[in-house]
Parts: sequence; structure tokens; C-alpha cells
Amino acid sequence: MMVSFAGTGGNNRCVTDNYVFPATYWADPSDGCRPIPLVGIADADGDGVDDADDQFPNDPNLAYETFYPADKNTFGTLAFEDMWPYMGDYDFNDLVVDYRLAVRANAQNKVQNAQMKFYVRAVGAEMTHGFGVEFNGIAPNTITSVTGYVLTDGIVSLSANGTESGQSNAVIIPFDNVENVINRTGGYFYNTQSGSNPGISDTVVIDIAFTGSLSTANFLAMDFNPFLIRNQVRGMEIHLPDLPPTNLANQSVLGTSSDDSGAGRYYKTSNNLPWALNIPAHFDYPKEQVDILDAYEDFAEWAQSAGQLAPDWYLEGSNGRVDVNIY
Ligand SMILES: [Ca+2]
Ligand SMILES: [Ca+2]
Ligand SMILES: [Ca+2]
Repeated sequence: MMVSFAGTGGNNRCVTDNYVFPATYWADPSDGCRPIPLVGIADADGDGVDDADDQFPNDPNLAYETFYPADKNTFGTLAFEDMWPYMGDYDFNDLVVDYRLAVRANAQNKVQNAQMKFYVRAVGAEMTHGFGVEFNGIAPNTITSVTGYVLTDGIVSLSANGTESGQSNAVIIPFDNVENVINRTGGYFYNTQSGSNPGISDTVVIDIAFTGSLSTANFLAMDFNPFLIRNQVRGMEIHLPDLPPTNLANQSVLGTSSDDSGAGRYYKTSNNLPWALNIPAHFDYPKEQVDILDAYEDFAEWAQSAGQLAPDWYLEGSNGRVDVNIY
């Protein structure tokens, strides 16, 4: 087949692209344009996405799945220091939660559902903490239901769809009391002191159904904003650096003491050190009451450069890693 444009004179030219010729055969240009029948391009569920590209080839309502962290077999790590706005012992093991997020969309790339898995690795705390997640930039009314949360102590109020009420962004509280999620083997601190038997956590599986109005791109553009709820005081939130508190945080605590919070600046010391870490990989946290600066000597350089320097600060084999101080 040839497409030809012929004309004489003048300066006008056209640009054309993306021709589609409906046909019974396609041609193989490496073989003299030999005609080849259109077989073997199957779409078993008829959703318009070929089986080869359809991650749910037998489900017409789903076609694509995206993971965070990007490797579907990897859990990320959230590690919290609970003494904000004070530095405390700075051991970053007061609550350590492994997480994985999966987002599933249909053939039109509209989010249908998401699943979050959480596993508590450490509770090196004298207080009883809860844990929440805000999807910054995603309205609560894009969600139809949330299941799997472990809420027992009456400090959280939910809307009919299972998100927290009184919030302008979607907020989900996986658990309000970490003691309901972990299984202790004795001892005061949980999985932060060497010599004690390690405890095993339940895996909290949160399933979220969406209305279908949200595109995958919009979902992935949100800020994943996890936070610790300290000692079951709902207004006492501790977030990742530079991520804002939710509508229900006690705003009067911001900007006090060593925390330098102001417009757009949240949960960082005057030296730019954080109270929470989000590492999209496995992270070996410090032992009880060991300052993270003594467990990972490159930590301050990494944090104070906003991640530009010493990006490998936590990896096995990195120079600044002091194994004797790591659980
Ligand atoms: Ca399909
Ligand atoms: Ca499908
Ligand atoms: Ca601790």
C-alpha cells in the first residue's frame, strides 16, 4: 500500500501521521510485505486491552495494576520518632511499619480499587500509638468503601465510606492502637532490643473501592502522607518532612520548640532533620535508644541535603553503617 501526495508549486506542505487501515490482513515488511492473517491477538474479556497487556485478562473491569514501591515483591518502610516537636532519643524505632500499595485500573485507566498492606516491625515506645494515611489531593468522595482497618478505641470517626470524617483529603486509619496488631513475646519494647524473642505482627490489609472517576495518573500524582497518631491523642500527628498535617491535627503544636514549621515547612528541625522516614525498601532500624546518627553516620548528610547526598546511607555495605547499633 502506498499513500501518495502529489502537487505542483506553492509552499504549503502537510504533516500526516498515525494512519489506520482496517483490514483482514497485516503485512510483514521484513518478508516482502507478505500478508499475515489477524489471528493470535486475543482479548479474552473483551475490555479492549489485548491479553498480552492485560494484567487481568479475564476481568473486564480491570486491566492495569501499579505498585508502590514499584517492585511488587518489595515492602517499603515507614519509621517514626515519637517525641516531636522534641528530638527525643532519636532512635527511629518508636513505630516501624512496612507497607505496600497496589492500585488497579480498568482499560480506560480509571482507578477501580487499591490495596494497602501494613506490617508492624517495631514498637520501641513507651506510649501507645495509632497510624493513619492521608491521600493528599484525592477527595474522600472518590472512594466508595474501605475495609480491613482495626479501630477499637473510639478516637476515630468514620464517614459512611470508611474514610475519616471531617477531612478534605481522603484519610484512612489502618489502626488506632498498635497493640491490637502486634503479638508480643514478652518484654517492654517490641522488636528493638537484641536478646528478646522477636514478635510477629498481623498484616493489616486495607481494601479501598473507588467510584471510577479518578484516573491512574491523578492517583499516582497524590502525596502519600502516612502519619503516627501519638499516644491515641487524635490531634497529635507526626508526619514525613514537608508533608502537612491533616485537618484534624492540633495546629497549635506546629511551629513550637525545635520544630521550625511554618508555611510549607513541616516536621523538620532547624537543621532539617525529620521525625519520620519513608524508605521504598527494607530498612534496618536502630536498636532501642540508639540515636540514628550513631547507627548510620551518613544519615544527617542525607537528610540535610534533602536526599541529594549519601543516597545509599542505609544500605548494607555503606561506609557509615554501624552494624552493632542496628537491630
Ligand atoms: Ca482484555
Ligand atoms: Ca481485563
Ligand atoms: Ca525507641
